[in-house]
Amino acid sequence: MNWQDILAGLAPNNTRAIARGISLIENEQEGYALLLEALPSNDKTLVLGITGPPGAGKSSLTDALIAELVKQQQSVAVLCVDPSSPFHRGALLGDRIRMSQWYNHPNVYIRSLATRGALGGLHPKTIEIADFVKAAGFDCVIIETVGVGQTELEIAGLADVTTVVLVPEAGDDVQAMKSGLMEIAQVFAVNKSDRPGADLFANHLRASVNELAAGKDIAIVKTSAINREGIAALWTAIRERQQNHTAQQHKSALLAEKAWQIIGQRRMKNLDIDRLRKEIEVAMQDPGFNFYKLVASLQ
Ligand SMILES: Nc1nc2c(ncn2[C@@H]2O[C@H](COP(=O)(O)OP(=O)(O)OP(=O)(O)O)[C@@H](O)[C@H]2O)c(=O)[nH]1
Ligand SMILES: [Mg+2]
Repeated sequence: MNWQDILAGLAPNNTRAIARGISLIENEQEGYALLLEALPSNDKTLVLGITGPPGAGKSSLTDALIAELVKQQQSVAVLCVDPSSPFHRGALLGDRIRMSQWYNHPNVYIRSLATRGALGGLHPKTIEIADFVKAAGFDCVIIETVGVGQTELEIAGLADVTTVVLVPEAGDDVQAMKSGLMEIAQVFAVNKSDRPGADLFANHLRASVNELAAGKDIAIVKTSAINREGIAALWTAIRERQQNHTAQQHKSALLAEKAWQIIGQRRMKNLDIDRLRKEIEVAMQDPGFNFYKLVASLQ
């Protein structure tokens, strides 16, 4: 299947064309750049980022959201990113199990994207793959990433709405990353609210939002993914934020973030750390070796 065939067949229920297109982009096979440049624009799809610390219940919540969307006869694609990071061993299997009932559903497409050794950070191709999947015309594209530092900012650049999943016992963690979280979250899901302390935690979070993000429209929704509680409220909060955030100004900021990421990746592509080391070893032989001159010559 060449890129033209992929493009011609692109639709939510054409699993084959979607899978083929993703591999084409992942492996930068012939025609991949042309495919990206030919993608139709699509304002209908909601790209939802779901992030948060390991084990907060992102996959379980995604599973519950899929059920909600399927109930509303909507189509949904899920990209699970970063399952191979060292923080995260075995999670791919976990995601498979948690979302397994959806694998053969005609309205649902699920795909895991492995990182290639990069610690944290998004899979280098996530932005392009997400745009490709979005062009297939799903009602919703969910991107699940583990929130380890930088990833959270990256996902905010990619998604129309970002949901940060926290759990009641996350007290100290949240303290440390609080202002960063306010930057990216439009919706907080306080998951595992079947556990003690959920109300207290949600109240503290509300106080932090009021203090650090006054005037920003951030929802806090208590959920229990395993008991399927709060899921409809979570979805409603997400939809409301989507409507707020398609404002032109926000859109251009998102696109700038996206362009920044892609240009960065493309520029870094030909840089190889081992080769750099060899060049430095050679340059160091020179008595007049100056590190900054060397760096300038490599740029
Ligand atoms: N009590 C309780 N447990 C939950 C809830 N949601 C998820 N869990 C459990 O928390 C564990 C982690 O859930 P996942 O959905 O895999 O969490 P995750 O954030 O996707 O994890 P990673 O992708 O590994 O970072 C599992 O054992 C779930 O059964 C909830 O609402 N209440
Ligand atoms: Mg997960």
